[in-house]
Amino acid sequence: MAGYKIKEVVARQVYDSRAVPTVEVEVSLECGAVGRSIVPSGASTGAYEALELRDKDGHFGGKGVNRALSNIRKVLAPAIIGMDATDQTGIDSKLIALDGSPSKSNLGANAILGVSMAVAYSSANAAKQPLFRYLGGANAKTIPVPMIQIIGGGAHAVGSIDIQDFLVVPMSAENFASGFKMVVDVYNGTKQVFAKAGKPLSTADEGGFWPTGFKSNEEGLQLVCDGIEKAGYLPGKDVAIALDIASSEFYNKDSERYSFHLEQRDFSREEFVDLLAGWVERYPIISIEDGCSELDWEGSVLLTKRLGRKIQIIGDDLFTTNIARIKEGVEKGACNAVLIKPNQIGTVTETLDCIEYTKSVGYLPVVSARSGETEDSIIVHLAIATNAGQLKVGSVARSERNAKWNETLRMEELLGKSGVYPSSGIFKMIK
Ligand code: 2PG
Ligand code: MG
Repeated sequence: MAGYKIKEVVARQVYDSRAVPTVEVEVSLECGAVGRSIVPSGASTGAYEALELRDKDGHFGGKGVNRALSNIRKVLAPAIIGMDATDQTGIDSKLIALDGSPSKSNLGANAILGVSMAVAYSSANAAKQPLFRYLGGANAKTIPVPMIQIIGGGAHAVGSIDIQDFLVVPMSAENFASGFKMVVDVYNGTKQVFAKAGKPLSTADEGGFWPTGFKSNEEGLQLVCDGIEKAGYLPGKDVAIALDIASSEFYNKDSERYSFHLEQRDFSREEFVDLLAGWVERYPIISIEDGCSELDWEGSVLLTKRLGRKIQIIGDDLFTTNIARIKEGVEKGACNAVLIKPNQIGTVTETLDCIEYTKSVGYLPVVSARSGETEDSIIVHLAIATNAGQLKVGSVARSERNAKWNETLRMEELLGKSGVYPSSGIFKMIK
């Protein structure tokens, strides 16, 4: 399209919410429009994720991104300069081909994704459209139901508890803004519950409370229920609980056992599934992510058989936003939902394809942030563009999280009466 030709690509090192370097890319078009993106980064990364290229030298604990920047400047930028920025698929295919490896390990998924996202932003800006409208077209209208962290553990609060995320989902809200307010109330309610129990009010990597002095992992469930009640809501009816067990972090592949270090307890896969099923009986849990390890298909299948008609069972590390792995999951009967993280796969096109595939097999897509985040809010637009229906971003404190929630508030306002908020109806799709 005239004026949409890529003129310049600039790459620089910036920093994420954990003081870790990351890649920022700016793509400028001949018409003067500019798109800028920043790449996020995980801590509990799946073994099958696309590779994040780090310098592995003496700076930042080896986490600098100068090699990724150099790949952008020397390889990716020269190849796409002059291309039409509206040809997202053509550009992404070129980026994938230039890397040439299945896991984007030659040039780095962080280099590739940064360019891919900045291209999308630049065309949306040139078209003077919000990114969700540019990417999703006329029928992009679903404001996502939020899944929000109240307590952060696991790899996001090292040395505390084994389970990574105790989250909540508003169930009785009529729109995103009122659902979000309910979660803010629960966050503040839980703060009071923590204070009363004499627990410090420090926060974990994603802004949820740091679980100090817990005697068991289950204690988190009780505290969140108390927080929901303290805020004046009914657990389950108004606000439900979601868990990201992130169990790959404490699964031993040799013994095929799950170990809670906090409680010095050890479980076989059957015992671990029993434990989770027991929690679902006793607490208002609507969703469980990575209940079993990425290496334990058998466990995920068992968990889905037990709970998959009642609650959402999400695969994150299990699927890594990868269609081939989701296909395997569908064939085996593992999970009924997929966590969607652009940097697990590495381009905007592959992320959109993955969401489309997830829906086509009747699974629910849940678009997600990473634990290392920035002010970039592309995931909000990806969720609305694809009518995905759910968004998971960490907590309601810390600005790299609120950048996403505030953007969702803005987009709900912009969509006005044309916007659709599925509320708890999203879970009716679980068969
Ligand atoms: C996850 C995410 C967000 P990380 O496991 O779902 O909570 O964490 O980015 O560290 O993989
Ligand atoms: Mg996860």
